[in-house]
Amino acid sequence: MKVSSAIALGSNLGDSRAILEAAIETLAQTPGIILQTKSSWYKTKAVGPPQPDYINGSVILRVEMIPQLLLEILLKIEKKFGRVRQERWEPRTLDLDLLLYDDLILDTPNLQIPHPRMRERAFVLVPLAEIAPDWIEPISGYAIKELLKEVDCSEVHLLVGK
Ligand code: PH2
Ligand code: MG
Ligand code: MG
Repeated sequence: MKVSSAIALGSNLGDSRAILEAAIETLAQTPGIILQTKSSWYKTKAVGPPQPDYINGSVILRVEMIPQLLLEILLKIEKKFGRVRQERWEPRTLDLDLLLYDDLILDTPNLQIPHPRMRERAFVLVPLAEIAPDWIEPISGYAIKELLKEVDCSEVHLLVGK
């Protein structure tokens, strides 16, 4: 059985745009994953400690696997593109966050779905609202387009071209 899953992508180290495009290609080539929709790219001010601007975007996948396996694949792809994990909030070549998996609510030590901070992050909600405005975030019960109204989007700027 296939289900829809939303993934957030981000990068603020290295050739971010090329890394992000290549990461999507890798996802699309993975058995059990079909790339359904891809957002535009956005240049966003870093949230958290001072660091370079990010490029952010999101994709909708159709997946035939449990969320834990999808998470493992995301972490592997992050590694493939040079992600080194040292500290929280540090600049990264690639961040792939599992945002939504159908209408599932999951709270385990290494994986929480929906992503616990997605509701307050304009850099997540703006790209996601572009491709999945009506998807209901199952904890709040609000659609992505509704959540978007509650955040400050002034530091999220569309990059021209897909
Ligand atoms: N990711 C973070 C912390 N801060 N800021 C922006 N603009 N974009 C991100 O993807 C981002 C961030 C931790 O994952
Ligand atoms: Mg993240
Ligand atoms: Mg992450």
